[in-house]
Amino acid sequence: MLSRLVVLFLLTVCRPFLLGQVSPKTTPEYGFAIVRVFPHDTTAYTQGLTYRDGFLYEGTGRNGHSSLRKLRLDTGAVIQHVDLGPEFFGEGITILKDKVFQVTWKSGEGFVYDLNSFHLMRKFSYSGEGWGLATDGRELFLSDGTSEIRILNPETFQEKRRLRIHDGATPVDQLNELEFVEGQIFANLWHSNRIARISPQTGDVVGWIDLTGLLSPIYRLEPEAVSKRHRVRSKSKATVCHRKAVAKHL
Ligand SMILES: [Ca+2]
Repeated sequence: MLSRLVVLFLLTVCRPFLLGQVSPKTTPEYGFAIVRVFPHDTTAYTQGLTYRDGFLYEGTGRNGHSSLRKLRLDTGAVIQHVDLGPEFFGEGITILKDKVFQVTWKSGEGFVYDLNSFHLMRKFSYSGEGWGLATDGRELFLSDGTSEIRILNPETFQEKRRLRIHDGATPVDQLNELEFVEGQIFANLWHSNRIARISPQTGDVVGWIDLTGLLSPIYRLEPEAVSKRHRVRSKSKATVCHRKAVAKHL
């Protein structure tokens, strides 16, 4: 079965301002407009998604079904894949230079693949859980469901520092899959239709994107349905979102 991947343009909408409300919170909110829709395999339990040179790279989850896949964007066809062992629950992925990095949920183990061959080059370890992964082109940014994002050296995997994510004085947790977009970290919040736009310098949430309405009505009937936002094409300022319903895995 195929569902749909959608490409979005983000629309700046500062709701408190538009509604004329007086509020000390000034974090801007953004809406969206769908500009393209692509087919996607609904059996893939998407946990990580990124884009490089015309292809989507997808990390899927669930024990016994976890994989790394390369997809044709226009058809959704899987043209390359590697399966993880059944003991692993695949999570976020990112591409840095000619390598794909993938983390796992509770195993404390990640994988580094050759981008072209998907040959497993090495494994690495980290403490705690692995949820999302992104890169600024130099370092790896790892989320674990808390309000902190760890920054790792991509060669040694040593933790260099941590960002504490907050909107004003309020910590923001449930940070899930991550992407870098024009110098900001975009993080979707698990069990939410919202994406936080985060400063990688300070951890401040500098904007929110509300994807309410992206899911079709049939998916909105699912209590655990969420919009999983992933890959961003920064040149066009369009975001590819994944609007299949996903089951709770926590
Ligand atoms: Ca990612």
